[in-house]
Amino acid sequence: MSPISIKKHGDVLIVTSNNPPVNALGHAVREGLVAAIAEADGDAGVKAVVILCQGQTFFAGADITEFGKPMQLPMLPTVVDIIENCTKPVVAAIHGTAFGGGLEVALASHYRVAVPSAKLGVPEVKLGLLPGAGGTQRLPRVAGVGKALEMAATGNPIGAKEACAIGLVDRLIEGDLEQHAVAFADEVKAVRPIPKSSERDDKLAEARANPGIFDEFRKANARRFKGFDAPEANVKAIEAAVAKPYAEGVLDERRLFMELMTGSQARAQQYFFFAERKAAKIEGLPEGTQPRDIRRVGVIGAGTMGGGISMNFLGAGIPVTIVEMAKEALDRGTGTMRKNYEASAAKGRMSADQVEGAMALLTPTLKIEDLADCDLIIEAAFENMDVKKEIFGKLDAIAGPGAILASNTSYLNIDEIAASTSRPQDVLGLHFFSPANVMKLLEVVRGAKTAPDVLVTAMQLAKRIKKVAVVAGVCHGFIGNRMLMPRQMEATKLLLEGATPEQIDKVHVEFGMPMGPFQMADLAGVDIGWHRDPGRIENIRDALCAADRWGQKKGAGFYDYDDKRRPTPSPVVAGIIEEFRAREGVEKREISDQEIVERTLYTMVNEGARILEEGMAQRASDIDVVWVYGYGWPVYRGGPMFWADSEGLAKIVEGLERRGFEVAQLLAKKAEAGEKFTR
Ligand code: T1G
Repeated sequence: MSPISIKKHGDVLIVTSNNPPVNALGHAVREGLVAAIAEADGDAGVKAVVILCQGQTFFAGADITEFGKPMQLPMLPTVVDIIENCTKPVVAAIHGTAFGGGLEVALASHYRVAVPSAKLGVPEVKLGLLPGAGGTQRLPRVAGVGKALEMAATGNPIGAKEACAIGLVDRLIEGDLEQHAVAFADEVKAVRPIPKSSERDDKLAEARANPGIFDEFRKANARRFKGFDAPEANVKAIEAAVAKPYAEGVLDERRLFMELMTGSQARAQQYFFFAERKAAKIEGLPEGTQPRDIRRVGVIGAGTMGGGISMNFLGAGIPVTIVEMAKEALDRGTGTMRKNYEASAAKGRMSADQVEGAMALLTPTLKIEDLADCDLIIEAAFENMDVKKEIFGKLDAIAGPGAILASNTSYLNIDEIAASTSRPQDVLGLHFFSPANVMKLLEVVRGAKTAPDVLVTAMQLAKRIKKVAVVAGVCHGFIGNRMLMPRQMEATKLLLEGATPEQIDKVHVEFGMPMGPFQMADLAGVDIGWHRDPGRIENIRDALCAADRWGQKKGAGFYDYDDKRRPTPSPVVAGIIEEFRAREGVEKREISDQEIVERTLYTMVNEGARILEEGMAQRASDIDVVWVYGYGWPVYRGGPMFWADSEGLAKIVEGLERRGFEVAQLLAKKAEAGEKFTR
């Protein structure tokens, strides 16, 4: 059965795609579209064509599962040209997400109508690619060069209303899409000549009048596109659309597309697309496990984390009761939340009404008993086991039956916390990352007794608050922080042996990380986890803390900071390290960048392998999702485990052994067998 069906409504041929879940433009769909256009061309009784899709969305793009496999004809560029050259006007009727190849099908159609909730975009750059079926040539001709640059190089979609305002959509449809699209087709069926996007030139004038538009765009986005290959290729392809006739520009597009498609970044980013979706799936749960209802959330602690966590739920329209011990702390916490919202409003990301709407859903209180009507309670208090146990003991007495009790601890033992209640099956970890209202990652820590429906509830809730959730087992530091520890430890040892903070950070930044271990320590706070005794100096960090160098917040840490928080290498820190070297009797030596990679990144991979061995992560790709969304690992390297596969597991084992590290069994075994973690 072809996923494409056709039917006639008067003299309009309705071409419908039904290829769940997202009408991806796989081989059968492409074949079906070509056959449908041939039918329209061949039937004199047909005066116009409407293309629409059943299910959640219009075509959401090429079928990504076909990438890397031998391509089957017809290819999408051929299909869109056939649509554009149809002798009858073709109307694309859009709902859901007209993305990538889907928008290219719509651009090759002669008219586009859409429901107001629809989104239109070319997210190929997020897969390390560019729109390879004429999109880089037709989009600027229809939407204008500035908008095309923004949409293609960032991959962010626009709404149908904006698309209508800029002429990308010809009409917004309220009510039945098929019916109104057919009516629209009826209106335009006699219009000649038939408007072809590839022949339009009017919207290119703006760029021809201002050739600097491309370099201005590059300059404005340099930081954002750093390290990525695809954004520049998108810009180049659109430049070709302005400089050359369509037939030539489309050849540039094809060449640039193939260069990207055969590159390592595209492979990593396409791997990551599926890794992110797999992370949402929990293996081994009873079929049909239903989530619990979450109508109100309680948060204990109105500090940085408590406030950020609350904002996620308020932003999703879920009322929050937030508890603090002291009024001053409560007022400070809720005040900070309002300030953060007002800052978003000032940047145009929220309206004043939305700010008031969110704050209206917040109930501050000094009484923990006020959490009795909450379906989920998240504890974000001081990182101390006794404090946690005391709080969970109280919650056990207060919370209603079936309420879920969660801790935002970033490394403490969830099973031990759960054991301080009579309902360990209702307890789990929900580890948010700071700033909690911004960072996308949520580690869902599955306790030994956590019930299946509690897990399912957490995963579903994560989607509601726009987080990417990854299931982690109970171990010290769960997935992310557990792999961070060997990296930080080796980085500190390397300082002693002769490297400098700036050398080590440079290696990580050049690798694609947003910052290196020491810039990160200074941002998070060098004093996190410090024993607070200035008299006890056992390592470089103790010495910095004793010297009041707690990081950016103190204007000094591993670096000195100016009033704009710009870091400069610190002679004081160099002196402290020198002192320590003498005290520890360590001989200073030359440290190569390769040694830094081996000791700070190979050790992370090694710890990742242990996490998999112990079942503390369901799959290697989950580890990659944690590191990309929680620690800024460059997505164009896929994540630590995908990168390890690209680097070669045998090479990593050899490097670890040569540096004297004990290699995780799973890593050694896979290297031996020539296997990989992620593919
Ligand atoms: N191909 C194959 N499978 C896809 C797919 C695609 N394009 N898009 C989604 N899926 C699968 C996904 O893996 C998941 O499977 C299920 O559909 C539901 O997805 C020449 C080359 C459309 C906004 O980049 O952004 O066109 O996990 O969980 O949250 O120029 O999916 O259930 O087994 O994400 O409702 C360009 C990618 C392709 C869009 C829906 N298009 N998709 O989000 O569901 S490149 C894209 C999305 C291209 C041409 C080029 C989202 C969505 P499973 P989901 P959702």
